Amino acid sequence: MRRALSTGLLLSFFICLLTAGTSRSDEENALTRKLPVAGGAQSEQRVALVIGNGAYDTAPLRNPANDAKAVAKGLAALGFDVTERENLTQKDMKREIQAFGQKLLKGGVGLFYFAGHGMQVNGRNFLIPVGASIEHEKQVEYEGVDAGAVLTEMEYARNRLNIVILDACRDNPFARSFRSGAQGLASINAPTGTLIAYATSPGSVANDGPADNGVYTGELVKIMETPGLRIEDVFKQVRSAVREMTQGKQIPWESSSLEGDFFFRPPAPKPQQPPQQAQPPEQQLVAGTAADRTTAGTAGSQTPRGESRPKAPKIWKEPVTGMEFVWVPGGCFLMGSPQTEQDREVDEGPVHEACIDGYWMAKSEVTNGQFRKFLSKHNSRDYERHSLNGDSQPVVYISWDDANSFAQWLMAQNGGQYKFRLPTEAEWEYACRAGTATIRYWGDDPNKACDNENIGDQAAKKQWGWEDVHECEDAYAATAPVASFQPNGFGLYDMLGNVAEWTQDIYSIDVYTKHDRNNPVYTDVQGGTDRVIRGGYWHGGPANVRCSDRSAGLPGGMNDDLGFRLVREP
Ligand SMILES: [Ca+2]
Ligand SMILES: [Ca+2]
Ligand SMILES: [Ca+2]
Repeated sequence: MRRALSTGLLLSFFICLLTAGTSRSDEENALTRKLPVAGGAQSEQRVALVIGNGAYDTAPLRNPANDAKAVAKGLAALGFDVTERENLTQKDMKREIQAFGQKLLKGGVGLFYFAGHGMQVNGRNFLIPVGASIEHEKQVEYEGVDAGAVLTEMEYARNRLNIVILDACRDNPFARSFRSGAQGLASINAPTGTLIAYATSPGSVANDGPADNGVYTGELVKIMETPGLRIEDVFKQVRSAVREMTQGKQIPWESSSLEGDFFFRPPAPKPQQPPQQAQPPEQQLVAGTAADRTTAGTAGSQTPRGESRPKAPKIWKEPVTGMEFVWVPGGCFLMGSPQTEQDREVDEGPVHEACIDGYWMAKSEVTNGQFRKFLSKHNSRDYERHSLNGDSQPVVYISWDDANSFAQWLMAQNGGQYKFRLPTEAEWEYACRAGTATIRYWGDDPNKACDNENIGDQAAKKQWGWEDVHECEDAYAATAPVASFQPNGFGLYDMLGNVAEWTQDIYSIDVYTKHDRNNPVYTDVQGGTDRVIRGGYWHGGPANVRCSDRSAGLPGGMNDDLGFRLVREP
């Protein structure tokens, strides 16, 4: 078809361009003019498989074929050997994926792009072929194509770097007949050297777009053209553009374990403007992100997300206590709050990008029952005749030292096989946000808290006459059994309520100016003695129920509103 032919021509022209310097050939056409002139410093092969499925019997989609064409054209201009296919059946999709895997064996960079319907079933993502006959959830496995198959091909090929782009989270037309009603895709763990980009956050749906292209792909195609933009920054810019265009309803997402750099279009040979350099002064950084946040924020309050996002996170159960851990996929996020955020405090800035490796995080706080396996006589007492001591309530009256002793004990119980520890505050905030950029993971509105968290609410107001509470009722005046409310986008419970949580870090008011970009943590005991406490709690007002809020406590201190949860290292 058109593409196979023109791509072949284009690629041979490109190679010719590289070897023969600047000489132009008769074959030059509109496309080839976009090629980097001498800067094409890429000698490694680039292979792409691009699939757009739209001609479904049920719920056809207008844009995927156009999206696939646009992506294929863009990638071809960037030196990719592109195979572009549209409206494939299951058999054809599988065949193309295998052929793609064969090409990857020669090394270099692989890119897989899919636009169309996608569904998650039990935490696995399925791309839906044209002609699939799906009436029940269980048929998805037989009729769909497991996105994991693409990753398997990539892992097997062991080529340097892989990119998977799934613009496949469009509303699930079959959801009504599905028991779980699962929407969107699950977030999957990116194998080493892979970046997986989703058109939207795990568990939510993408916009098919008013024009010829889906919103996501339209932006991606534009932005990947930018010379000298690292792949991570390409997707970051796409995220901010899409968020703005959809007024915060769609927030793209990546899971990355890339090692080394990749540029769709390498930097121009004469350095024009080093793209990353003009960052630091706080004003600038905050001003930029504040604008983003405001856009997302306004929309967030109109259309709160995360209230009942179905999801199927990867779970691991610790055998001794039965504590469940959720896999938190690695990625980058903006840590801290912009100066415009309501109730923001000075220790929450500057907003800076932090990149976190994947880790296991306990689904909720450690309970009294779990803690008493370690220390049978522990008593979490009560508050004004409300017991805080039930087995399924979060353990309180726990110092930072106690929390660490528990982690050590649990490691020993597991024969040293797993490393348990308190989360870093960066891991904690990343987990709380779960891909969102709003003040709370469900949006900006504090009064929507009661679906998601046990916080200071009207129940507490009735009971004790407290004024600084949320305008909603969560039915618990004191602590609730853990995981009683809706989880966030990662499948984590009680991140902003029930009890506040100890983290590993030493508290320092200006520590964000010292953070590394990757896995920042501050544990320098010269810096002070207090440890960082994160998250809201059962009597917290809106100011305390924010993902970016930080507070501190002495490592030996304890209280009725302070507990912890653990992280397991991968
Ligand atoms: Ca409450
Ligand atoms: Ca909590
Ligand atoms: Ca604070």
